[in-house]
Amino acid sequence: MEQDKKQMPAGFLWGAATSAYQAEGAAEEDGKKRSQMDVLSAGTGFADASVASDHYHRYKEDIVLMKECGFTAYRFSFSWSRIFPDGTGEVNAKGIEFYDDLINRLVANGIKPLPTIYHYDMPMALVEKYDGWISRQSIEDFVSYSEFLIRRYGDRIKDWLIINEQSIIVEFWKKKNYIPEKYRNDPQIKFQINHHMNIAQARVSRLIHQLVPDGRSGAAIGYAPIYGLDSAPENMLAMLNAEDLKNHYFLDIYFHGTYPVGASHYLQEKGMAPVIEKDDMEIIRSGKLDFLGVNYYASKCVRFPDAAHNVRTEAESNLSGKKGEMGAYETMPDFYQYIKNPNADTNDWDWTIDPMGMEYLLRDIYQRYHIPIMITENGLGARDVLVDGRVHDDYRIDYWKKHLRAIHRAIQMGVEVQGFLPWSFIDVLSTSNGYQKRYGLVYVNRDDGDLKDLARIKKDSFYWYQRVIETNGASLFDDI
Ligand code: BGP
Repeated sequence: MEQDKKQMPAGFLWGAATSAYQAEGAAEEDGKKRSQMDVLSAGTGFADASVASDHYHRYKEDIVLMKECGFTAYRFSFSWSRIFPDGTGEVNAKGIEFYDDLINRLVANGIKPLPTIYHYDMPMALVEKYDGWISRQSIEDFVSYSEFLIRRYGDRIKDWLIINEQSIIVEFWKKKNYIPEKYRNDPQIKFQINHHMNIAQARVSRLIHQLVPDGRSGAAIGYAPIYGLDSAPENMLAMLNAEDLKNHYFLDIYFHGTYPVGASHYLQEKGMAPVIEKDDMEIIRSGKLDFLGVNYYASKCVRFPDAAHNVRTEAESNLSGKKGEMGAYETMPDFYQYIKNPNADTNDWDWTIDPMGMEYLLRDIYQRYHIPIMITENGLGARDVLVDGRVHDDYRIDYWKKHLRAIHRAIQMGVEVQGFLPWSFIDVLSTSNGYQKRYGLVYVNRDDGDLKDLARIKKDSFYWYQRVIETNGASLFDDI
């Protein structure tokens, strides 16, 4: 009896995740044109997206590996500019052929395709035409692109993640969007982009409900539970402020169709609130989502900004991969200031390692919104080394084991968690750190400066995960 309890529920989805620009490569091949991420990833000093992990050419071999590991689901994203090279108009037959075959092979192998419609990669053509998401026209074009996908794949795909990590698109607005010079000093733009995405996502959610029998709409949110530095009243208030602006500002829209009042008033006071047109909120309310994908890596910590730090500061990543070299922590004046959590360990890029945060966020989100949840990303970025054809990533196994136990605990506490799709399946191009920072179950033999042979090599975590899947989670408890 006890054995049964220490497993994930029947039907729990097991798999892993990638995104198009980080995995596929072939950035300008077979009719695909550049996306903003192809442009933004170039000239950073790290690898760019032109070849990435060559998934576009090796997806068949990659699906064989998924099957060998026991996946029952795979999260990938569609590349908008592979399907519509100019963002609108002519469909690219070769692009469609690729996704047709990918999806059909997944289905034939008993692996549920879980797609993301948008993972940072606005077609460059639309950036050039009207500044991408900054223009309201992006809503129309995104809805048309999505409608095409829903009509084409709605018979094989029921669950749709529409937008990936809106919270991160706002936080790192100049890295996840191509922002023309004239807007770069105007932070209101990031909330305007977000508002356009909210309308677009709600309209696509409606289409899923209309066109896909039993279809479910979702989003993958980049989510960090936010802790106050201590029990000083001002730090507890900072925690509430940050929860409101960084978390509820997105999830209240998805599941209640409203912006939280505190965060909205704060943005008004600071001149950063989005322009909301007459019917916008009604559209948003009419397209609520059915489930949530949670991308969880790290929790965050805040204090109330002291006088010396009470100026708006934007987050910057750690580019060196040396602990303590985080570029900058975000501050919103009179509201909150992010700081390093003095009570938690981090990885080499200063991302907190906090498995308990997984139980915390699952219970918190479920209690607030009562929606089914899937973990759509979770993982540990590390400098893996290949030694004699093996990668001994015991640190990653330890990370996932603890996070999975926390998920199991949350399920025992009543939370509806339907699957685990960690980041990442194969090593992919990191959004900030090229191939120096890897996440995969499968090593890809290349580095930033040298493409080598791009061979796939199963890491120790691959074999460990295979056993976890085989036992539906029971092996997580073998050693306790
Ligand atoms: C999430 C993204 C992914 C992925 C991951 C790791 O924000 O959805 O695309 O890259 O974070 O981040 P990074 O590559 O910066 O280490």
